Amino acid sequence: MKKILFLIILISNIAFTQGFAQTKRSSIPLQHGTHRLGKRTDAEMQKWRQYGLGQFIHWGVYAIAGGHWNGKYYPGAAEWIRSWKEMPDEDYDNLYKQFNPTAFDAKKWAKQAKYMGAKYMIITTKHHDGFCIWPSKYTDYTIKNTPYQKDLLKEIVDAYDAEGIDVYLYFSIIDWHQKGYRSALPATTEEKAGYEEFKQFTRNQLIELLTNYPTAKGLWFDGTWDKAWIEEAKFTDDLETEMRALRPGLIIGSRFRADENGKRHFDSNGDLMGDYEQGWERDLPNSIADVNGNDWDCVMTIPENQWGYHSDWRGYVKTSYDLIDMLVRSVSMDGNFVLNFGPDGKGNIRPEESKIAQEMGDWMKVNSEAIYGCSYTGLKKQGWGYFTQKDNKIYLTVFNRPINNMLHVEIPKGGIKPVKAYFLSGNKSVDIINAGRNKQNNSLYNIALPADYISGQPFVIVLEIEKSAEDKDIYQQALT
Ligand code: H76
Repeated sequence: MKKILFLIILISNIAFTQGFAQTKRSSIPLQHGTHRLGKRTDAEMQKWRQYGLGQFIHWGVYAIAGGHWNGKYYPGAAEWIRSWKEMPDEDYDNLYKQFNPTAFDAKKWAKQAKYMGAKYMIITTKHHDGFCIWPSKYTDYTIKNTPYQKDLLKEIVDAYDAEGIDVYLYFSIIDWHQKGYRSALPATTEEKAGYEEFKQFTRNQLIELLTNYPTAKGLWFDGTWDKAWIEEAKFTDDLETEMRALRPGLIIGSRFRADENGKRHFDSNGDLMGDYEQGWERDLPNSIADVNGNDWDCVMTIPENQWGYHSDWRGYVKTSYDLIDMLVRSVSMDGNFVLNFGPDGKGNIRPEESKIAQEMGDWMKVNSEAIYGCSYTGLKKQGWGYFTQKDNKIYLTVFNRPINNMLHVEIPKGGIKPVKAYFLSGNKSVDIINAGRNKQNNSLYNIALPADYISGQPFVIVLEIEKSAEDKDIYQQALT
């Protein structure tokens, strides 16, 4: 009887919770809010979740300027140089006539990305300047009219496809080259008509990209913070529907469109718009609470804020260990980590970036089991590093080795118990010391690192677990 009563309470609780969520969600009726509540469960999105590591590439005519013009240093992000007062629009808009990346070798890029361990890549098809690296038939401002002529995008897509790295297309809604483009709501009738043309142009280019590069798995939008774009909730909603119908399985983040109240990323009811949260740019969540159970990616630069090629990086430049830390941290909170590269005007990946790709690849060669297909464990974060998990294996990636060589692990009561621990590299086993329980009745363990073990790198301990029966032996609770 008691059991039945318990069940009834449990069921009504679930119903209540769901009912409550429902009430909350429908509290503001929206025509252009999210298309879906909860996570996608299809194979394409499952694959996206397993990537762990990605590569971003920013490449366009800004790479020719490389953050300098007329002998002056541009302190902003190199791909924004057209907006600098020292750079006349006319000079910039003629740069494409010199674009001839003779050193460009898509296969070399793709091989390097593969070595680094990237499972997907995002390529700038068009940045804010409007220059297209594919021969778009809707504008003359494309690769076709440069001395290079050939379709760069196709070369890149083919090369990465051949390496088994999924390609995503970055597309900027901001287009400084397009006549009808406006960042804010056009005032005059003429401007309004121009913006209507711009909307059609944008739609045409997107359909063109999806049609001509059918192996691309998704779109990565940028520049969608423009007031003019935000006010186009119906147009952008229809366009999203059209693109998804054209390419089932297409992946689009939360940075494409706004709802009718101008809400971006999350609609007016707080529900994620798009397939994953796309707001983590040069920034990582502090804890799992910050991601609200959503899928997300983090896009990161190696210097502070340079995406396109800037020949003179100033300020702090991240090391491969900084970046590996961010990678593991991302995966430990169910996110993907995407590292940006900015090749120069000739198509070379700069030596600093090649070195990082090499070092990350060296590390991944040994430790990628703790990355690919791994997810958040639910265990309390510890100071020595990060937990990730796949099936019955919990990976402990150690960045800050404790002075006492003890890796502290806290396991909630009645769920799982550790059975063995060993180094991912070399399989040498390590002792699991039972360290009693804490006030919350969670089981404490110390994984004892051998004092004579030396590593110049972050390293991984595997902790195998099995299901454990509910613990009846309740430890004396503290009375407070
Ligand atoms: C601001 C901005 C843009 N968003 C980043 C992903 C880079 O493309 C940067 O130029």
